[in-house]
Amino acid sequence: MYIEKFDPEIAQTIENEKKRQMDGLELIPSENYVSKAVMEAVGSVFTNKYSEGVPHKRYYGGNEFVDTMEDIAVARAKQLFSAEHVNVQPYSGSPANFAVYYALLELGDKVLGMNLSMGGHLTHGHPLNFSGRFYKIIPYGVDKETELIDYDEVRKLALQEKPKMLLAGFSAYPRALDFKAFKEIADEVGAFTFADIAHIAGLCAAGVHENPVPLFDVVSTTTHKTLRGPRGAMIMCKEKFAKQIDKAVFPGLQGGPHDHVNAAKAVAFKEALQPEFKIYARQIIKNAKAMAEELMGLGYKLVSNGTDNHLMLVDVWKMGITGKEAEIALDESGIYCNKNMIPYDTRQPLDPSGIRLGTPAITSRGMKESEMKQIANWVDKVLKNKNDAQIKKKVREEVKAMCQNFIIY
Ligand code: DSN
Repeated sequence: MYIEKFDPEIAQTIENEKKRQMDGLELIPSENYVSKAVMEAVGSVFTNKYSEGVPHKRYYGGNEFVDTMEDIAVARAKQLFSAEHVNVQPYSGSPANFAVYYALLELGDKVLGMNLSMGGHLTHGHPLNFSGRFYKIIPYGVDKETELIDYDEVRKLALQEKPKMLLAGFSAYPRALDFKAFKEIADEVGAFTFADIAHIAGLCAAGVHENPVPLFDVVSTTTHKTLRGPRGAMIMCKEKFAKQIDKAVFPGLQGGPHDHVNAAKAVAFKEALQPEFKIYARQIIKNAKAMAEELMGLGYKLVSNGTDNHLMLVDVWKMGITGKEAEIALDESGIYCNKNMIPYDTRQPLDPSGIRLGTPAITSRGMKESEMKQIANWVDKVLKNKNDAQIKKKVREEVKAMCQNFIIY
């Protein structure tokens, strides 16, 4: 490889990272393993090109093949999600969401979005994010008892506040969203409907979760989570919003699209259109349910007492360990997760009460329910022995041995 000769230091970090990914269990629900075909596209000559504009209407010459590639990416995304219009150029989830706000709203407009500490995302209205600074956010959360979204409460807030846009989406909510309920509420108050399906896009594309694209005005998603494509994003919308969305992405917010990444998105969409992808998506959920059941059987409290999707939130503080301590102890055992706030958390974001676990990446490796049970037991063992270096070392070795049966690259 050229990089090993020219830049052995960086080559070594890549090799080390590959080994980490192969020898450990990736339980961060927003991560996945892309195919070699996707990686080839990311590493392709498209990285050399500038192509500001939209297909067939560019500000640079030499875009004949970029146009063909982007047309294919858009056509595949439309097919996957039954979308009227797709823009595949957003660099990632936050810029995509910024583009949606920019396209549909004026500064200071009201938006109903899920609170980050209840499972929402920074771009759904956090005060330190552009969304919270530039727009008037009316946050909704989950019910204290059920830890589920209370749609009556969302409706009440909507009727009271009359938001211009209603945002449905999350980064840490273990249940299916009721998009129809959101749409009815939005229609009642004349709000735009915006869904951020970054976490569940693969599940929606495979038909194992409701796809809001035919229902909502605008839907954004990243392409690298359950959809298993390269890091990036796209926006899907009704034809009547197409011009606004395209103009918000470019020239509103972005310059030249990342054509190498867009080529990889096209490859990933083709993969997601294959029948095997439906089996994959179904298995993600079966695996999450199996892991959740096992953890609950071991005495852990899961937010909302289970999961309908690819992720779960475990209240580790109830077992006397903080989210940060849990993340570190698991890291040392070759099990990767992230600390996470849980609804009505009494602790702080940098050391919250919970951890977030997910199954998209380990399902890509081919792991099934029996491995999920084993993983839950390792998690339990590590958390109960967080200061025992011997136990963590032993778990790390066992994890590595199991991973060797599920080689991915
Ligand atoms: N950072 C992503 C996640 O981990 O959920 C959301 O953008």
